Amino acid sequence: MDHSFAPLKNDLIIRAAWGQKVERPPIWVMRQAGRYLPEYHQAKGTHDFFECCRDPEISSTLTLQPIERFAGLIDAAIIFSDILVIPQAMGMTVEMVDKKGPHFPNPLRTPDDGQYAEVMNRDVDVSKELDYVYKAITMTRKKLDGRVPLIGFCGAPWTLLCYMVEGGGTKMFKEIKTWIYKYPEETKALLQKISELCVEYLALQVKAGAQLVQVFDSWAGELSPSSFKKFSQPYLAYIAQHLPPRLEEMGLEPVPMIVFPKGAWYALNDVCDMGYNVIGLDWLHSPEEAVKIVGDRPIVLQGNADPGVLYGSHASITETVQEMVKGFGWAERKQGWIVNLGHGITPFVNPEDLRFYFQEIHRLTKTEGQ
Ligand code: 1CP
Repeated sequence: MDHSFAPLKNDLIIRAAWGQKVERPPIWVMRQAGRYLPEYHQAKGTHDFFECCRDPEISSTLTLQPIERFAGLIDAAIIFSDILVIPQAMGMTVEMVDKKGPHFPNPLRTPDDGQYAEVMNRDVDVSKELDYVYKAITMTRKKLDGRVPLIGFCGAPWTLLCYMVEGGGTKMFKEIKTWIYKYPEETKALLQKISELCVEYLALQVKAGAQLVQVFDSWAGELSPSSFKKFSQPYLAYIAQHLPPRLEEMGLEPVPMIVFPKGAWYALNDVCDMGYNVIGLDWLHSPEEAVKIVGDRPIVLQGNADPGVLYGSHASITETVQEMVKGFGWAERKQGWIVNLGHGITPFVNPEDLRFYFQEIHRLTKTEGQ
């Protein structure tokens, strides 16, 4: 596929992510391409979820939907895919059950059940297995035609292992807690294997056209401060430390790296030193406190309104935006903040309320003369 792309007309998020002062804070939201959009259901039709991920034409159409609907209001697209494509590339079966979420018919059970050895010993080629993602990224870059940058992503090793062991979403985390507290060495070996795949996968996404990358550690908050240090942090750090040299080796320019360790508020100080440019905050953080913890380190914060505010009144949305603008010190700093929600948009949000959120950000961060 041809890899020459139109120059960016809007590079706000790239400049902000590198820590530069910018004219207004860039905006995007997690899960902006998804179930809350009526056009998503229409384009998806009766296709299976992973069928959509594997079809570059459908995946790029879905990626562009929020960019088209909210033209001029949002500053980045995120490729339509899922974090669970890595376990699939590792040979595991993952289904997406309508209205329920991901399901692994054969999750990993114990390190001696045979499947563990099979997964550990498998020579996984993410360039081949996930070729459809790179094709979708390249096609999306073409269709974006420079409107906004495209974000690539992967799941963090800890979060991916939770799904591989639990077999789907969970509230108890019984299986993965059994693993970390009963089989810590086997757990770490698998986390290391996943980390190496994440580096290669992200590098290949950049090669295909991704202009920023985000690592989603959605279940980081299920760990204690001490277990986060053992089972999440080293692997997140591994990715941040190995991706830039891998890109260089491939003759590619560096891209800003974002990490989203959801729920791990206690670890923010350490997360600042892992090598990422941007840290995604969930809504458990007070922006003032987070800015203080970052101090003078060159870290950009991303977030962090409670997505639940989008079920509320416009007055509540305005108040939340005002608090964020003040909390991130926007008027004084003009840097260090990318606007997002504290997690993905939930189903049943009215897209017009999300539009109002975007408009309020623009209104309340506008500089004189802009
Ligand atoms: O705009 C976008 O963000 C769309 C691309 C995208 C991304 C970045 C999707 C599509 N999934 C993801 C990441 C993802 N997938 C994460 C990390 C972000 C987060 O914490 O939400 C996680 C945990 C998953 C796993 C997953 N996939 C779940 C969560 C289940 C649970 O355990 O709570 C679910 C429900 C999915 C399905 C899914 N992925 C994406 C969409 C649009 C959907 C809904 C599918 C549908 O019902 O049609």
